[in-house]
Amino acid sequence: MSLVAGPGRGGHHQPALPDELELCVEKHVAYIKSLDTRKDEYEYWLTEHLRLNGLYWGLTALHLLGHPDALPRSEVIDFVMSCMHDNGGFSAAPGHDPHMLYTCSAVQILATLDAFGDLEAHVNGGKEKVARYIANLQDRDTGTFNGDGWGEKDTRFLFNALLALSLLGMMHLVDVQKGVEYVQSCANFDGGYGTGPGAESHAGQIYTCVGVLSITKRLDLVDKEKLGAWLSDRQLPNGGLNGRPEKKEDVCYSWWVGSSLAMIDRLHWIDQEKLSKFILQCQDSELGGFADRPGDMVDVFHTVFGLAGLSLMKHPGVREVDPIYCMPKDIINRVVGG
Ligand code: GRG
Ligand code: ZN
Repeated sequence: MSLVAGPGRGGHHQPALPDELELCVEKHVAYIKSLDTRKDEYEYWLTEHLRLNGLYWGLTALHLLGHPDALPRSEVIDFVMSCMHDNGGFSAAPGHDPHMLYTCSAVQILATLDAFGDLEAHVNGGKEKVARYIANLQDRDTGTFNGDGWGEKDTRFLFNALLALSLLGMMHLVDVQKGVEYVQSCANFDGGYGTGPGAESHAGQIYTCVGVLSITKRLDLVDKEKLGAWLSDRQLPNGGLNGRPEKKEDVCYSWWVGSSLAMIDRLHWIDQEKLSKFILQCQDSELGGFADRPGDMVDVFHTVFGLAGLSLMKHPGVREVDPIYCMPKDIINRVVGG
């Protein structure tokens, strides 16, 4: 099964803006389920490089909407396993190259479905094999991680690695202290973090760095006052959040900024009512899904991060999300403890 296409909806549909700001739960469930059945559409194939990420986004969105069984469990697991390589890594789709980004999504999907046993059934010692693929990508000098064998480094991969290893219960395979030191080396004077040392603060990268410090229980290293102020400055008069100064608002920053504020216990520093309204305005109230901004085309990426943002703010009808893992809170409690 090749599940869940990425952005787009054929280019013909004019998204319907919601009249009333109510969460269209059933429409969103139908939208996500439909992503797997539109294989004849151009964008489905255009987004093949995102497939395993897309499956994680779609599955997580369905869980947050209270429809955890809307996708067929065994087909999802079979698809995930069809993306596994002999070296323990996962690719976006069968036949592509393995990469940290997809390996992390695979582990998140398997954890969500309580399917580590299925992984072991498919590959003897599979859990450890996946963990060793991840651990081997650590740069032992700096503590950060490569995305694959090609050497690209980014704080995203350090976060992916620790997130996946903590779900697998195998953090001991890597030098955690060095990873923490690397995050510290990415800290900027404004309280934020970038893709690497000296790189400009960006809300997406802040999420990954604060995520690393949360998983490793080193949030004491964060300048919470400064970072909280920088993050809450991201809110624009229309209620939406941007990722950096002078940039446009975008629904996905409801997650990158919102979760970072939640991890440092400063979510109340933004106007949550205004942000919730902005997110709800980004729904397509006819065909389901969320766009980056009101009236734009929906996609599954903005759908999960819009819903996860609403969940952080305890919006009625949305299940609780874990602010570090972007997975349902009850699942994180089961897998890594409360
Ligand atoms: C488990 C949720 C989860 C994530 C895994 C891949 C990853 C770890 C995190 C990605 C963090 C990140 C860098 C998010 C930002 C994504 C984004 C909107 C990038 C665009 O940045 P700009 O600055 O766009 O080009 P704008 O238009 O905002 O200026
Ligand atoms: Zn976005």
